[in-house]
Amino acid sequence: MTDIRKPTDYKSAIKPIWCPGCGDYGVLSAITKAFAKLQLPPDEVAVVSGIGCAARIPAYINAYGFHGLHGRALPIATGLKLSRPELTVLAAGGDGDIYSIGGNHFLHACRRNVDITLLVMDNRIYGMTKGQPSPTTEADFPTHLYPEGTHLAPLNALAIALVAGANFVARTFSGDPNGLAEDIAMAIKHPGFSVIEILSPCVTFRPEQREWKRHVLRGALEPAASVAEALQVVTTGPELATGVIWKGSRPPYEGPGEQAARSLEQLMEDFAA
Ligand SMILES: Cc1ncc(C[n+]2csc(CCOP(=O)(O)OP(=O)(O)O)c2C)c(N)n1
Ligand code: SF4
Ligand SMILES: [Mg+2]
Repeated sequence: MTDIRKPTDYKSAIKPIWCPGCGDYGVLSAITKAFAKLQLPPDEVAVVSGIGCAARIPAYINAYGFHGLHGRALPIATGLKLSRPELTVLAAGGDGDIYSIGGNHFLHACRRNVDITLLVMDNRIYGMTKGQPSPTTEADFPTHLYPEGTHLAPLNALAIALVAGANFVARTFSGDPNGLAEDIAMAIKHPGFSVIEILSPCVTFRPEQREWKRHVLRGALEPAASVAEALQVVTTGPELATGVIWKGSRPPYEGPGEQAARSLEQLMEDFAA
């Protein structure tokens, strides 16, 4: 009989260098709890990221990790999952990484519905590069680049995920690692592309987000009966309400199959034609 794996077994020997109080510590804790809950063998898990404070997370997890380029976590995770379907593949990053420079990949990952779990640590700011506005920054939030705010409405990424075809959509909070661990475990088990947006405070550039712990409506959301109903929730419901919003049943995309297994010679003939 194999030993039971504990959350601490999924922590790497590398000590996180996030600022004290950063919400991403709670996300790391929740990931290790979720892996322990599912008893995942570390050598059957891969965590892929881009660049940013949030994107440091693979280094702190005892599993395979890939710290890629800014915005490119999802194409790397997609290629990995299609070529090694037996692995549990997670992609992780911040609001800038996933929704801005990686926004096009986000759209098509939802559309393709490959069996990957995406964790977006949303602090509504570019933390690593010292506080520029991100796609989720509030229109009137002052930064050094835009002292009076950007005057741009924040991107509603969960609405986009629903419309583009994500098969599991949740909003969660890093200050609730147990609830977050439940949601991550559920998302990993749910077939297809899962999106978990995590309210994860940047205590350095958005210190007021420390107040989220008092304002978040934990577990207020229930899975909707239809995409239309889920859309209603994310467009008109309270923005700090957490819970699973959508659990769909679209079959995951598993790659082009045998027909795509063409030799180099065949491919060269195709291109020459
Ligand atoms: C191609 C490219 N463009 C820009 C950058 C600079 N850059 C690094 S991290 C980052 C933003 C990170 O913000 P976010 O994804 O929200 O993560 P956070 O640091 O807030 O966790 C940017 C713009 C880069 N590394 N590579
Ligand atoms: S700058 Fe913000 S997001 Fe980055 S580690 Fe510090 S608190 Fe966390
Ligand atoms: Mg950010």
